[in-house]
Amino acid sequence: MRKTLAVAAAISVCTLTTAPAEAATLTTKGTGWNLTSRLGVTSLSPSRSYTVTFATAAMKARYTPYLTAAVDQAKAVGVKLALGGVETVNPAKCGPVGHVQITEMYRPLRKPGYSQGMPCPHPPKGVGIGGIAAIDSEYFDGSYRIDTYVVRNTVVHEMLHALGLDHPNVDLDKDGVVENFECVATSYGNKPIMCDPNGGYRTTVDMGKLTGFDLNGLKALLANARVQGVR
Ligand SMILES: [Ca+2]
Ligand SMILES: [Zn+2]
Repeated sequence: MRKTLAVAAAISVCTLTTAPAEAATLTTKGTGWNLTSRLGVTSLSPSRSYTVTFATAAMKARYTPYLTAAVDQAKAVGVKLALGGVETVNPAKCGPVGHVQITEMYRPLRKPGYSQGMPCPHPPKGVGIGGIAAIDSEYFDGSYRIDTYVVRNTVVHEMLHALGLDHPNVDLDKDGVVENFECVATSYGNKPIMCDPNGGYRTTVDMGKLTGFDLNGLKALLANARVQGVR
């Protein structure tokens, strides 16, 4: 068995003399989705457990209902994602491997109404190890008027950033500028929840749910891991 594998490996090396296998085979963007390859994240391990944790019990209580539907959708496409408990979150430092940490900050991007999420950059083999989402505390202190569906979609959007999805905005109108909200949409006008600065469904029933575009992004993260032989 071992000998057979060695021979197969030798053959594949002979046929790939010019480019590394990974560069040739990973897919990092598609219609309505884009992976965070600029921070070195191209995959999610299909076998690793990813756990969403919260900086305080109050945040866990607030955000768990916001995230439940999206977490279930991610699980359904094969991401071993679960909602967890409370732990200390240092926004300047990545937490334990596999943790997606949610906290609140006042204007984390120094812009009114903007939240921030990012994966821990440059994990080994580009396989995501989780990240941090800082939700703008202005949404809840009454100082910033924001629609409920935008808050709900934004919290999910930031969680997905931490898992390795980037903005899928593209220059659809060919004016040379990739603009805010310039994202593909379904025939019903629904843009990816990952659209910058926000997207997703607007109805009470569907707000906070991933669109098919976003699910394709998660599937691509898992598919890249399989291509790399990562379990
Ligand atoms: Ca444009
Ligand atoms: Zn974003």
